[in-house]
Amino acid sequence: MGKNLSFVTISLLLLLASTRVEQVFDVKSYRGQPNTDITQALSKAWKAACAVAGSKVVISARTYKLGVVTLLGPCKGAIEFNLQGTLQAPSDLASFNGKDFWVSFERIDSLTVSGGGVFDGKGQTAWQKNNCDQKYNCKLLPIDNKFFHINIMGCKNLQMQHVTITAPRDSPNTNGIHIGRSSKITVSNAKIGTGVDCISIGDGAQDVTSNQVTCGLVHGISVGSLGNSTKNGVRIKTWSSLPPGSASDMHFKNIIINNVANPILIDQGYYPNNQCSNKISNVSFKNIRGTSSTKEAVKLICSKSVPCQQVAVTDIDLVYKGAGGSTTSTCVNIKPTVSGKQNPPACTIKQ
Ligand SMILES: *[C@@H]1O[C@H](CO)[C@@H](O)[C@H](O)[C@H]1NC(C)=O
Ligand SMILES: *[C@H]1O[C@H](CO)[C@@H](O)[C@H](O)[C@H]1NC(C)=O
Repeated sequence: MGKNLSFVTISLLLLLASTRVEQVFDVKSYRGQPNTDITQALSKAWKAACAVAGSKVVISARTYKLGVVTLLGPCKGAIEFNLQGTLQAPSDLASFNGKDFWVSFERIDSLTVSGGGVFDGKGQTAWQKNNCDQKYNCKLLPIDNKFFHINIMGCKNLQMQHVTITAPRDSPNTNGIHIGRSSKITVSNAKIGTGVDCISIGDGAQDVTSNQVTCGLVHGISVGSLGNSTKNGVRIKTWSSLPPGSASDMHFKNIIINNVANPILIDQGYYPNNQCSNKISNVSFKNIRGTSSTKEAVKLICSKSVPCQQVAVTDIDLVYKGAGGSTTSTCVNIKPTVSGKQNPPACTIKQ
């Protein structure tokens, strides 16, 4: 998704380029002028591009306004969405006509989104209308940076590279990338600083890998569902659900934590009462270092009815940032396998 495609991707593109000629559909040719609303132009360019195999929709390096748009497949063949410029979302929620997204790519095989451009979701005006941190049954805002930024739903084999996402610390529920009901998803070299989770992993997500991700502001990488105000590093949270779910094979390693309240957290009693029936197993935390803004740096709180299983904690070095005292590690209904450096000492507090 960025300028800096990896070497592997570049060689792949060269290979493709040598076997076919890519047809270019520039929104300019569909009356998509800078500083105007290009919703119609983009829809037309997309439709035309989608009808031929091996095509590229191009939005050149200027600023454009864009309303709600669905870029729909299936297309005739591989298709590239090359955004070099900036797309600005409508500021008023009314223009979304009740839709919960801004730009949606749907039912497309072999899609490449490239160009190093910007999706400017204009979240600032909408965040005040979000009440999800006070109300469970709240109205969700459109997916862009009014709410989650990127929602990966029902996707397979997707690589995201060099994505940068920014939203202020106080913006509600502005998860960076949410991944649900998808498989083989890789997020690498991303810079994410948002109001809530950097990367959140919801139900039905399998084979998700993220590496070289810099998470800023509020939460880090979370597995579980929508959360709010606590400030976490790597977190697995569950809430009561019917039917009960499970979270397994999750491995967090080589993570640097900087001034975070809950650097490592498993919270099985997450929401709304303690009756958790979701199973957590085969989880590891390895080589996680840095500073904690509270003394409780490691909290592994599992439920009595379904204790966590096969949790390994290796090479942890989390230092309390405040004056006086060292960090602690709490273990409830869990017997982690411990090895390597342990600061805090593993399970200093058992309940
Ligand atoms: C634990 O997870 C890893 C990585 O997904 C997997 O290779 C391994 O088989 C899992 N172990 C068990 C006992 O399920
Ligand atoms: C969200 O935060 C509020 C206030 O900080 C708290 O009362 C509430 O229990 C939290 N909700 C969840 C789902 O964590």
